[in-house]
Amino acid sequence: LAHYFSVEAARPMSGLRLVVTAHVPGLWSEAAKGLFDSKRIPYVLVEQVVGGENRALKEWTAQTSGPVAMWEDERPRATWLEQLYLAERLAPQPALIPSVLEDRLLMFGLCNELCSENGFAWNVRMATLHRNLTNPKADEGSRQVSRHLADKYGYSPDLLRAAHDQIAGILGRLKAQLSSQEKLGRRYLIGASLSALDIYWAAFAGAVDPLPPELCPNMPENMRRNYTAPDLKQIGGDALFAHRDRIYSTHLKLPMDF
Ligand SMILES: N[C@@H](CCC(=O)N[C@@H](CS)C(=O)NCC(=O)O)C(=O)O
Repeated sequence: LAHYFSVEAARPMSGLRLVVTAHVPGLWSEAAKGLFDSKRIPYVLVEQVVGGENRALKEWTAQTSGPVAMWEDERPRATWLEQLYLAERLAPQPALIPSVLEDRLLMFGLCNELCSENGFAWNVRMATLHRNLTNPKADEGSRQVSRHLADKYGYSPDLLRAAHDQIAGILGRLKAQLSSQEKLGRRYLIGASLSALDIYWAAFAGAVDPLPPELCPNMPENMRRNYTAPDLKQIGGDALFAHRDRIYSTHLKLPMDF
């Protein structure tokens, strides 16, 4: 099982401290770990409490979400974009940002669709909150966490249809991307080698079709149920998920540990 330091314990440490949504395979958090794992950059994990007050985290990083990358005494990096640039700086090889301008434009565009506000993961969260908030069997604890996150991230039931369309559109675009790469005999989503897009996709694919329990042990049952979406898997197509499997087995840590 992963070991987590508290914020208080991690704050005076040197090196890289990754504050992540602890004890669950959080989408952005698993992706952030993947950036550093693929480059073999060591880090310690620090606990962010999902839906919690995270007061010490707020004092340290001026916000309360995970992941945050804290390198030495530099500023907090609380967005995927800053985390990617930090990883690239700490270990330039293997590069996760393509050197060819056109590849870079496409990679950042597609990563943005996956990671940023109103992107894939954002809308997965919207759909998950909807399911939790409308589930009459949900216990009071998870209801409370869902209400907190719903307020924090602007959930409204009116947004559900648009959320689904947004997720489906991004999956369809990634499917087309992989297929055009395969026609060129390429094994990655952009260019001829691994990029951040492969890592973000690999981590976020778990919101549609989680890796099996042998490879993703201790995923809470409710989360596994929420993150199993055969209709969306069909829109993405089997090849995209086989790609995820290959990225994990070649470049990331298995079994997942959170
Ligand atoms: N700001 C991050 C996104 C991170 C994010 O949205 N984290 C959420 C994942 S659900 C979180 O930590 N929520 C738990 C909470 O706020 O308690 C980025 O742009 O990379």
